[in-house]
Amino acid sequence: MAVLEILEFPDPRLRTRAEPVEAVDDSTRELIADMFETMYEAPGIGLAATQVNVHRRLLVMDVSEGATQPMVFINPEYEVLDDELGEYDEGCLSVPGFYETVSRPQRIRVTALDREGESFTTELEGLAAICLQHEVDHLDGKLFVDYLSPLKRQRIRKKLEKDQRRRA
Ligand code: QAP
Ligand code: CO
Repeated sequence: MAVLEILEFPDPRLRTRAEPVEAVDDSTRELIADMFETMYEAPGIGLAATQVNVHRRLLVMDVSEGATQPMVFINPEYEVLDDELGEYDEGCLSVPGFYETVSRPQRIRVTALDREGESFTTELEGLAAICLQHEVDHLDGKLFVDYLSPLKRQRIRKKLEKDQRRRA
């Protein structure tokens, strides 16, 4: 297992659209294990493969108290079950230090493959529904800052660019 490097906004690689996972094999399961280690170490509640520079449609999340419910979604597809939007202060491991309010549907139905490559369907609500949509956005090259005003997005970009220059 390994903690992977997380790409940070405005890295252009975060804009890559991920391709479907063709076969769920041992290398996929190794990536999943590394992604969980990376996410729990941060700590975070969700991580998409895009964020660790792997452009395949795979994400991990754990929104439970005490990080006891790891969830894996490979090639996820979701439909919105209830058009009512809810607001949540979202953060992102690729946008460290910033939390901003985003509105999204609160109830979805997701179909995906599990770590054995078996298809499953589940309904998610609340934080789990929000987190899954946030992570699927990553697989499409989208970030939560894209929902903010251009001014807010630019402020975040400038600050993170400065942090990144300081660390380089
Ligand atoms: C996505 O985000 C999410 O700024 C997962 O300094 C978050 O795990 C979906 C984190 C909220 C819905 C609601 C962020 C860790 C973790 C930071 C995360 C930070 C350290 C973010
Ligand atoms: Co994120």
